Amino acid sequence: MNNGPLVKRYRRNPILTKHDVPYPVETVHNAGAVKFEGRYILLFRSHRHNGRSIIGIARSDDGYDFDVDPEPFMVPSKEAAFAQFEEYGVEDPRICPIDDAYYITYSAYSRFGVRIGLARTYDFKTIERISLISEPDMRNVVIFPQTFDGRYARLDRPHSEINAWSIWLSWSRDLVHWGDSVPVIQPMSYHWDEMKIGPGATPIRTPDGWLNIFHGVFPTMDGSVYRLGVALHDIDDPAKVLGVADDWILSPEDPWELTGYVHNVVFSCGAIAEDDGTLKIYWGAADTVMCVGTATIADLVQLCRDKPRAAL
Ligand code: M1P
Repeated sequence: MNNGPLVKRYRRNPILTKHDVPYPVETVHNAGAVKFEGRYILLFRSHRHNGRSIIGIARSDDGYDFDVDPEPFMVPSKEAAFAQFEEYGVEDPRICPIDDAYYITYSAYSRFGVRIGLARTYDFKTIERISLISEPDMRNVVIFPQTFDGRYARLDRPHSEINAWSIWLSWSRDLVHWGDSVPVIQPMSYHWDEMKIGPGATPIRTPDGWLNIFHGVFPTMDGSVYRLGVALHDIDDPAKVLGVADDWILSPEDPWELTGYVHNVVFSCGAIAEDDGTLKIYWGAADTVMCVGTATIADLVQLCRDKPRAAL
């Protein structure tokens, strides 16, 4: 393992700000990421000036320099089945490629709480809503990009008053109806993630298991600090956690991570594995701008194996 930082920040961060968006928004953050037809796609969240969120789309040839489409990609739906649950906005998209489809899980906010919506695109031009796939209150849902004995798996993060906000795993045969849920990783007391954790990027398949980049939150007298951590799940049974790295892999450090709409936040919804064994990790900084950094997949796997802490 190298001795420098595990995640190397791109020297020209931030890579996307509100000034790159050709319609009025206040923030550009928490983007799902995927490669599509050889190009990099980011689906990013933006606050409109009424405080509610929409999802935009940006495209790039190299994963660093992005152009934003002239129109948002997703705005709150007007379809009867979705409209009442998206009234307050759509947030934090994750992209999961399965066969020739790209499934998007997103937070749907309304006066009834926050639920998870599932949508699908084949071309990143048009999008269809499929279903709401959770009750309130649920955020941060990432689907594994393959089936396990005919069942889909997802990491999710229900809210509860009496249990620390933890990462669970649920199963489905059709991507719509989910169950058999089990907790897989809990926050750890007096640790960088002691307040709550949540799944981040769509899990990355590696020869050693599924790499799960998640966020963890620590409460301080000056508000909470959002950092990124990493865990490894069994390749055939992702409900089995092989290791949760004790250390965080990324902490707010640059000025645009320390200060912004919500200060002290790095929050990932997407990472892209490259053929050379590196990973481009995308993160929203201070809920205001988008950043990217690179890491070696083998280093992250090794951190989970060599320096683990208890999962539950
Ligand atoms: O403001 C930081 C983050 O707060 C929430 O994260 P969590 O789901 O862990 O509570 C979300 O609103 C997220 O979008 C935001 O970046």
